[in-house]
Amino acid sequence: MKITNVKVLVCRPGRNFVTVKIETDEGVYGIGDATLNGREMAVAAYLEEHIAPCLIGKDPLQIEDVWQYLFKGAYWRKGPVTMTAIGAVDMALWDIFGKVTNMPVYQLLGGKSRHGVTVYAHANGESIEEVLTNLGQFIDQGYKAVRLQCTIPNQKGTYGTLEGKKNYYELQGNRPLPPENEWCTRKYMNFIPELFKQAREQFGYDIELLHDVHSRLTPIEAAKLGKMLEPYDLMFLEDSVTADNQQGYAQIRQHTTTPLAVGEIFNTVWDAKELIETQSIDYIRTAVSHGGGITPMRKLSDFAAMHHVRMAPHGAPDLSPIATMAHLHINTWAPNFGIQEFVGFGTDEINEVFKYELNIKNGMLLPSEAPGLGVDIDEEAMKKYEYKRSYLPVSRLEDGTLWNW
Ligand code: KDG
Ligand code: MG
Repeated sequence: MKITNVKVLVCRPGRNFVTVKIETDEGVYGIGDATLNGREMAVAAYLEEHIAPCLIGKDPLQIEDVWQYLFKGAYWRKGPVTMTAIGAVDMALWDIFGKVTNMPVYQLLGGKSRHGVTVYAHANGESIEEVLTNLGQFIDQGYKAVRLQCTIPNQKGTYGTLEGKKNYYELQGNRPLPPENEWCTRKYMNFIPELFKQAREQFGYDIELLHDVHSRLTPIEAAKLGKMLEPYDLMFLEDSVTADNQQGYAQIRQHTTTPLAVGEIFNTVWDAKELIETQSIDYIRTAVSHGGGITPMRKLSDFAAMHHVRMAPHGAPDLSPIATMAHLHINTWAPNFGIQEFVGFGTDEINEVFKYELNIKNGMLLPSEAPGLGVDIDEEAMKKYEYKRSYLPVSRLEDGTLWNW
């Protein structure tokens, strides 16, 4: 079996997505998600110019060798552009492997470790009341875990909530230049514990609650927040500090028992090595697309499991349904699966382009039994939705200092 063609497809059904399609001489093809939010065309060019020519003629079932070839063979290792490109190729090859063997990818990884993949939904709002109304609705729908994010009073910008109450997908797909948001740590710290206090008062302790800090704090501030939130028993506090310096998490750990999660911008296991080895985190959030594909995710999962760290892959709207399905397979297999972020079923436009079946029951996504990843694309529909440049916002302190988004 040989690879005969590699297509790089860029489209914008409400937001930008980059998709790789790998075709073979036997008519079987596989697809992978190469979307890197706000830097989409860098990955598309990397794939078209530097990767596609090297794949023609290769055996698509030599998945590990192709991965090593693209990782070691380039000389330039790691980084989000490189690893997202490799990740998409790897996903497509696992998809081909599944189709050729007529098995779902989770089976090829080692089979089911569970009958369903527990997910967490997003309850966002511009006031505590609005967040709690949304939380109540998710609980009524059977969700077992919900992330709470709320606009911070008297702060310009929205911080992880729905700007102008627009659709979440639309929100991240239509910014021709980066908008700027303001950040004030004191306003945030004074407010967030109250959100969780009221959530627990109203809904009790059966529901798992989570929160994303979006890397806005320093380690000692994050430690303080973790302590303040202890009475509200979070499942995890995400990205409380950037992990560029991995020792920051050890500092947070010394002060709080609030579980910690990080990793959605990680690209390799090396980004998390020290965090995992020192057991400074509880959940690793690396995504299959940005982390180099299914092949390294399997290794990451095994390494994390040795250190009591559980998998909680990133699941924001900038991951296409292909990555969502790849996560479903990894999570169905991974013995140390923790939880999956899930923002819903996609818009009509997204579901016109991506064809997949996602079933949810009691707050859990059910394994996909289709061969391969269980997702397809409609290339004709893709042509209707042209790429449009779009950025994530940037964040500044009140005095103008550029801060972490
Ligand atoms: O591209 C960046 C988004 O995916 C990110 O802002 C979402 O932090 C995020 C999350 O946890 O879903
Ligand atoms: Mg996050």
